[in-house]
Amino acid sequence: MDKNNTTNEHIIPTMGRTNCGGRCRLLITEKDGKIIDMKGDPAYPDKMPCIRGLNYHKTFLGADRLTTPLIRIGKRGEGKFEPISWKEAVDLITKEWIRIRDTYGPASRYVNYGWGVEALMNGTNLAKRLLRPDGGHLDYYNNYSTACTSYTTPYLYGTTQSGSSFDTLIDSKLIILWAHNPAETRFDNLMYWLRKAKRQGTEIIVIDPRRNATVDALGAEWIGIKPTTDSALMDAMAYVIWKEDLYDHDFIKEKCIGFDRYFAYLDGKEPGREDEIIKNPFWASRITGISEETIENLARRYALAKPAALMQGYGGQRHMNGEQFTRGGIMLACLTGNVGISGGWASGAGQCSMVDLPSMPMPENPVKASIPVFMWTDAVLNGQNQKIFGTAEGLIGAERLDCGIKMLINLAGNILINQHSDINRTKKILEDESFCEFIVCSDLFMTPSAKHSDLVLPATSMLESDNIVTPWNQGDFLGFCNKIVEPVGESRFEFEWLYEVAQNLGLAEEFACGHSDYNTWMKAIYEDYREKQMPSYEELKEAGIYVFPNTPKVIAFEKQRTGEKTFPTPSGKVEIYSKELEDLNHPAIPAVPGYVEAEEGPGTSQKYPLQLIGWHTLGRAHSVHFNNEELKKKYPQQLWMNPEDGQARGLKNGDMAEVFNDRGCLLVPVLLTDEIIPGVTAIAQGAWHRTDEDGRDVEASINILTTQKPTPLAKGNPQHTNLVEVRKFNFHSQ
Ligand SMILES: Nc1nc2c(c(=O)[nH]1)N[C@H]1C(S)=C(S)[C@@H](COP(=O)(O)OP(=O)(O)OC[C@H]3O[C@@H](n4cnc5c(=O)[nH]c(N)nc54)[C@H](O)[C@@H]3O)O[C@H]1N2
Ligand SMILES: Nc1nc2c(c(=O)[nH]1)N[C@H]1C(S)=C(S)[C@@H](COP(=O)(O)OP(=O)(O)OC[C@H]3O[C@@H](n4cnc5c(=O)[nH]c(N)nc54)[C@H](O)[C@@H]3O)O[C@H]1N2
Ligand SMILES: [Mo]
Repeated sequence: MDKNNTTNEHIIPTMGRTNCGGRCRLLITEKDGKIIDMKGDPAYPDKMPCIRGLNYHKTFLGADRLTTPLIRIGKRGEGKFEPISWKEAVDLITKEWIRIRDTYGPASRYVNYGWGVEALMNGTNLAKRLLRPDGGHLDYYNNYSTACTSYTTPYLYGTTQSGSSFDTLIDSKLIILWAHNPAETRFDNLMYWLRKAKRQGTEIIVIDPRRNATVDALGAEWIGIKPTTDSALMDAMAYVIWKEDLYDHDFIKEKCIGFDRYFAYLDGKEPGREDEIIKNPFWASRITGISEETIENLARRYALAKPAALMQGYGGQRHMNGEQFTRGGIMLACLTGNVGISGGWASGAGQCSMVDLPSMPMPENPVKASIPVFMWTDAVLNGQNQKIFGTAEGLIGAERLDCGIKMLINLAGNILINQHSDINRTKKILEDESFCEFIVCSDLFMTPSAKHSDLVLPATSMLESDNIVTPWNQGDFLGFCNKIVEPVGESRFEFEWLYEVAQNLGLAEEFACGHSDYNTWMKAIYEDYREKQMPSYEELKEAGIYVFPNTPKVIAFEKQRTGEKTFPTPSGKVEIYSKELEDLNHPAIPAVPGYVEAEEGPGTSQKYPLQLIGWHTLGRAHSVHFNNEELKKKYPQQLWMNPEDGQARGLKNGDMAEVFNDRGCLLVPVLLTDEIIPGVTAIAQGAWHRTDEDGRDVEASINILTTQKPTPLAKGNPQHTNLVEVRKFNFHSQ
């Protein structure tokens, strides 16, 4: 830290910790308790901030911050609150905590998904730490990011660790970014390595219904595809590679099981599933909207470029048939022998642990029941109208839930309303106070989720409290998020009020491992974890970052390739055919990979002929930054639509349109563009839900249109699979 006492200006290093896909190193100039400048640090070229990082102070320190605890006074969801003291707030939480535990049992308490604070010390884990010594809580598995791929990849590889370190990409001859848009979504330092690869001549292809921002950023080629049809393209590519004998015979024979069965499927002759349909490019072109010639060329190029990396983003698996997208990518990587080598890519979930990282110690949860995270609204409904939440809904650890969720703790998350599917349904469930009886939310702003809470607590932002930060997904560093300014109003880091609740419950010792403030506790966790050669806590705080020296590159499944290890699957090989999945006997999850038409796939409804996808826009981290007017202007909510579809509906650029289906309706200006294929529309996810008196979402929050139906195997969120219709909205005739 550079303390220049003569001018009263300090440059303080820090690191971003929102769930934005990356971690940027920031140098903040603070003067007299105010931030006067914020910039990146050229010493860390792969951690330079994007526009979101450079806006943290503008977004987080504005006049719209919550400053006191607020208690609901109107009906739930009405948005009427009045201020109360912290003492009253803590006493109310304690009272409800005990009442609900004693009336309905510990499993009626649930901590909602929410990753506004992605750091070692975060409210979500802290709340669980307090619930566990107090009888426990209903837990969840999966997440909203990678439900299908994280759930499905282990069926094939035995692990989600199918990713290599990105530095291996400079060995690639061809990179396919499939449903992947790192120019906006970042994925740690992926763009840094993709740019390097590109500079040395690697070809890059992007497969996406939209000509996404990565295409231009990398001078890549774009192949437009109809959403949910990717695995048809994968099948046809496999067909070409197989028939033209371009595949890696040794790899599929020695390291995989089930390609014989998969080839039979391609020929329409899979035993038990003889559909007589040949999965050739002609077949796939009609499903995907991609020409036969393009499919053939893509297949040949991928098979012949050695090594080649087929990298899947998460956009292709946030779909109703997202499990098949995952399986198809892995199948192609294996077919071409691109697994276990530098410059190849095994596809699938793509997790890659490069170094050991510190974590919050978590006591065991006495409650064993765990729901798929996407199904929490159904868990609220459990027991109502004979609706039972059980194993069919994805419950694990118990046969059925004894009780619905009665207490919801929603910290640093906007899932309660905004980021979860089918907002109208969620609102209805939450507005009936006989279901969930107490909702507490801690946030910086009066978000749509906060509005649907009973008690809203003002939290400190990343600029107002210290924390230790780990990579978003892959990386060989630790960061420190430094407190720069004093907390706004009466805002408090979640630890502080949870600690007081713990004291009321007589659990303070268990809750905080004997500590009474989170800074000393965080330091103790770090010191416990730290190896001798690493910086002390104070040194880490001062430098704002520690990069592990000489981290070796990671090549996923390298040892399986050389034969030193087997794959951690039942057969020890990559399970292209899965006995376990065959035994499920589920028509949407066949025994081998392959295209399965999605409910709400293209052409499945006459009433709603257009597909609608979302994406993660550069201008926001989910819903974070929506209140930043500058960013909102720069990245406005728009409906991407092909001119062909616009003309058919009499729409011109900039027209206000209604986008609707049976679940809801939103208003949004139209952007007619060739950068999206015909039949498909797109709206960036994450706008703050707000309605007019007719219930239309006037901010174009896409989850007013998305479905609560989960994907068949993972019970994941298919939030990119939607069918809609669009019509011109005329203000004057309303
Ligand atoms: N700017 C920004 N970056 C972020 C985030 C953010 O909110 N904002 N969030 C972070 C988080 S938590 C996550 S999980 C990741 C999300 O990362 P992803 O899930 O990969 O991001 P998406 O934008 O949803 O999808 C990537 C691309 O897939 C395309 N796509 C959608 N459907 C299909 C399809 O059926 N087939 C094909 N081929 N393409 C399709 C979309 O148009 C989009 O360009 O991003 C992280 N990075
Ligand atoms: N339709 C559709 N829906 C989606 C997605 C999609 O692609 N399409 N993507 C999904 C994905 S991948 C994800 S990960 C989820 C994300 O879901 P969430 O994690 O709920 O999304 P965020 O908008 O990041 O919510 C973070 C919240 O934390 C608050 N916050 C920020 N900093 C702090 C802090 O320091 N302290 C506290 N207490 N609060 C803070 C913010 O104001 C915000 O309300 O959304 C999912 N929802
Ligand atoms: Mo995510």
